[in-house]
Amino acid sequence: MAKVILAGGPSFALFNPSLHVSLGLLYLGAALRRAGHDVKIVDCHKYTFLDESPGKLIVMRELLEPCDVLGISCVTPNAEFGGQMAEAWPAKVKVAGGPHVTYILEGPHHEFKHRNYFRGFDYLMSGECEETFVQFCDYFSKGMLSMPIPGLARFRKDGSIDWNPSGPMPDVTKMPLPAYDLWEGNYSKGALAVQSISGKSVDAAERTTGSMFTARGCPYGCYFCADARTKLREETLEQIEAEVKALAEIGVTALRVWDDTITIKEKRCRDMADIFHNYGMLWRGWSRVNLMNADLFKYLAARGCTEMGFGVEHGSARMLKAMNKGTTPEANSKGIKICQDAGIVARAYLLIGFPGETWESIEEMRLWLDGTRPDAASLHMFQPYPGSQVWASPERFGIELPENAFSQMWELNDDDPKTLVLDLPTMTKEELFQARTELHEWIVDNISLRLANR
Ligand code: B12
Ligand code: SF4
Repeated sequence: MAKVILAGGPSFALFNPSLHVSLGLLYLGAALRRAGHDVKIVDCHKYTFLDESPGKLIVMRELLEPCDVLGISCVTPNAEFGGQMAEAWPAKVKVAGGPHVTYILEGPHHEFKHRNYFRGFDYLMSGECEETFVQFCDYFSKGMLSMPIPGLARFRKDGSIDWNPSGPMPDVTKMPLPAYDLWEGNYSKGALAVQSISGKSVDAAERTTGSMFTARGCPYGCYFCADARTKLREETLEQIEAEVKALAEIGVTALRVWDDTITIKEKRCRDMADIFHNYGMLWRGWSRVNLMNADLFKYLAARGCTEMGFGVEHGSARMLKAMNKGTTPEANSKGIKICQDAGIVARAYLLIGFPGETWESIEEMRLWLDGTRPDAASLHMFQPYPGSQVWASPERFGIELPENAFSQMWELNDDDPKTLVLDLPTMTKEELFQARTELHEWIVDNISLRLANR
């Protein structure tokens, strides 16, 4: 048996970092516990804070609990801080995993497969690791860490990486339910909207909120997305019911369902809504405007669905095409209206700064917002995250990744134009930041302020 501590990388840019327990860690925690290991899933924000001077992570070493194996989950923006925290941790072996590690190891750019980008760690693991990380911890317990494991990467003396390619994805129908009870952070209140722009109020403020992920993978091919064109693998309704029950038992009464597209199979979506409703949950999910209809949304609304997020991305047909989104501005407007007519808060997620962006297309985005009036709009600056098509083949998009592309995606200073990775031929970084600021202010003035930033 190994004593294992799992944590996410510190992420200070999130509006409430402790709300965002990594579901990946909860799945890993459950698999490790089932295999007999002693596991804790800790809230990294209890042990770290951000110093005033830009970007300096302070780790409160005196609070860190020693362990055998430390596992840190990294997305690209928090990988650097994850490594700094690992460096300080009194663990015998330190392992990084998560989307960032997977996309770098499985990705095409060899220059980033180096210890310089993963300081603080002894090993890296790619892929979905419910089986392989358990194997790793089993081998650790037996003193056999030299054994080959799919997805495991070791550093050579010169800092380069020796990596066994990831193995097949685990069968999600055979997994234990996420170890919700192991999360040491709180399940916070206030993670669902309490009012729509039309003034309809929702009884969500005092509800404790948990997260779920019922299906992995997405068949669509958006060029900015790291999860594109991956096989859809669904948990069974029995598993989902067991998860909702487990969450209800720890006092959760509101759910954020993070599936890429919860409406991808209408019948399954209705069945899930029945389950959520039977346990008295209010909930929110993500949909696509080509995978919805008025009947379905009325059904969902009657079963506790209070909000739906849509990856609208843009108001310009040209930009949607450039992103390979497979939607049009008109279809997006229609989808938002169907959602609102059903009484569900419609959130539009928007992306500014994708290759091809111009002042004109940004004005088209504003006009789309003005004409459509979603209940909430979140505006994100495009970065070519590892895993996306833009990251893999920048030349196809008429751009180049600068040498320091990857380090600029660390979560340092979101308000500094220099942290924008790409130099677009169509707009300067300063222009893009100016356009974003103006559009953001317009959203705050015209779309519900309370909902604007989640
Ligand atoms: C929920 C979610 C969020 C939530 C919560 C994040 C969290 N703490 O989990 C919120 C809204 C906060 C969020 C924010 C962001 N997110 Co997000 N998010 C997701 C989403 C939709 C689901 C994640 C999930 O739960 N997956 C299910 C679990 C089972 O999978 P998993 O986490 O990958 O874990 C498995 C493996 O990775 C591995 N593993 C994970 N951790 C570890 C650790 C160790 C030690 C080991 C060995 C293995 C291992 O094993 C796990 C079990 O199979 C994914 C998309 C997706 N489909 O996965 C995007 C995704 C992870 N997000 C992404 C991005 C870009 C962001 C943002 C940067 C967006 C933005 N512009 O603000 C921010 C950054 C946040 C931050 N600094 O932490 C990208 C990451 C790309 C990348 N290169 O890193 C993804 C992949 C979206 C995409 N399709 O492009 N996100
Ligand atoms: S952005 Fe959404 S719809 Fe597009 S590929 Fe990613 S998960 Fe699928």
